[in-house]
Amino acid sequence: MKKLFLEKLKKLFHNAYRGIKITNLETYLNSTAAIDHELSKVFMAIASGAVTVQKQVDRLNIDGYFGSTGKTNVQGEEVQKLDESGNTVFIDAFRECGQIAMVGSEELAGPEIMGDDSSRYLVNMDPVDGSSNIDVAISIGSIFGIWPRDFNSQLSESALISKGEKQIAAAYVVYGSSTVMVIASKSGVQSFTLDSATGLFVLTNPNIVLPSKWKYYSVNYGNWEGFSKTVQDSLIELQSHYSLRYVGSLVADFHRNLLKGGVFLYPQDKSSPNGKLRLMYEANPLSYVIKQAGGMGSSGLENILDIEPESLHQRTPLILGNSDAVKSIVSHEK
Ligand code: FDP
Repeated sequence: MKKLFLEKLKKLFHNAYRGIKITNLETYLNSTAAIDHELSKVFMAIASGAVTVQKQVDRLNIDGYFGSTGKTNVQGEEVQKLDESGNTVFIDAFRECGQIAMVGSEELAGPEIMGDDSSRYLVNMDPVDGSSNIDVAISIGSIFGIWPRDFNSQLSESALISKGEKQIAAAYVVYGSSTVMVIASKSGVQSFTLDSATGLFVLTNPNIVLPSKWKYYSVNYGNWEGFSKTVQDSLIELQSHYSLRYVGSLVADFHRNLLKGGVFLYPQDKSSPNGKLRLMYEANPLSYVIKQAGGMGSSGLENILDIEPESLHQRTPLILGNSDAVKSIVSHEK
């Protein structure tokens, strides 16, 4: 391990000598005026949690750390061991960071209150997204939406249920063929890759903007029979022009479409009349990211970020990606 670390340092110096600038997450945050010190700490807490979760993902088959806990979450879904441990890892990282007053999580029925009187942020998270792919070595991820704390409101669940438009930042991590952490703020969208030799996230894809020519659409065709006629018509149109790619982990599908251009759809169907995905910790954070990259998220009826939420674990239909693609699908819906 020590040898690997020294090798890596040698390479970093070599690159610096050759004039290749290496920016890691911390140096990026410190040099970005629009991201203050407190928000930087929140991003660093996400990064530190992600490094731990990535190690668990790497070893879960070896350590037998997969499968169900035998419990169900607040939505009646099976809780995997990694869902539970990922939740604990990020809660601990957030508590330690001191800047977060309250966390909402897919894995917790109600809010987790932490921090002190000066803690400035609230976070809603899906600590492990794509749970059904955990046991089969397919990319999974973590999703975070960050809201400013309203110091005039009590720290209770209702403070976590705030419009997506009010987010000041968002982030997600994909544990895939490499581990990437994407952060979005007023300063745009940046993607960092985890260098496993140093444990640092290195800026590998700065200032991401959605390509205007897009390639992919992502949907679970298994739900076809339950889709409305308008959704089916949209899909018939999409399939004659674009390639279908569907991993079944929202973050992984989202990340590919962000980099290559495309649209992700999880519409309502007969078995999930309100859609499947969660507004507060899936749709809102990713709609914030896509907006900063030039795209948009919609429920089919409303811009996701404009939805007035009613509950922490509320579901929504979701159409997410290049604006022209989303608008064209929505125009069928209306
Ligand atoms: P999963 O059920 O595996 O946790 O968040 C829920 C989610 O995964 C998303 O990550 C994914 O996009 C979607 O559900 C997959 O649902 P289907 O299996 O119904 O396609």
